[in-house]
Amino acid sequence: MLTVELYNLKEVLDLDCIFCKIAKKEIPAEIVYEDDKIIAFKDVNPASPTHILFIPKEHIESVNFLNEEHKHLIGEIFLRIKEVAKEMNIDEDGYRIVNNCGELGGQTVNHLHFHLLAGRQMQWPPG
Ligand code: D5M
Repeated sequence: MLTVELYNLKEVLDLDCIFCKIAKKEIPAEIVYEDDKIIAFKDVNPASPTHILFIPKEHIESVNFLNEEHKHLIGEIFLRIKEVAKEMNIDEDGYRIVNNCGELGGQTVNHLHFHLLAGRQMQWPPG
C-alpha cells in the first residue's frame, strides 16, 4: 500500500525535475503567467525575441504520457498561450507554438512544455 502511494507521488512530482522546481518557486524564473495548474516563464535560452515556456504544474514527462484526464488541461494551456500572445501584442504578427517530444523530437527537459516563439520570421521545415 505504502509502495503504491509513493509510486503515485513520484508520478505527479518529479523531485529532480527543473521545471517542477520552477513551478514550486525553488529556483527562479521570469514568470509571465500563473494559475493553480499552469505556469509560463521566459526561456533561459531564447530562440526568438519572445520565447515563453508554458508548462502544467503537474509533472507530465511528455506528450507520450498524456491520457484522457489531461484533455482539459491541454486545452487550457492553449487558451492561456492565446491570451498571453494577445497581452504581449504578438498575436497579429503571428507566432509559433512548439512541442518537442522525446530524443529525436529534440526534447531536453522531461517535463511537458510548449514553446511560444515570436518576434521573427519562422522557417519551415524546422531544423
Ligand atoms: O526545451 C527546453 C527548454 O527549456 C530550452 O529552450 C531551454 C529551457 N530551459 C532549461 N532550463 C531552464 C530554466 N531554468 N529556466 C528557463 N528555461 C529553461 P526542449 O523542448 O526540451 O528542448
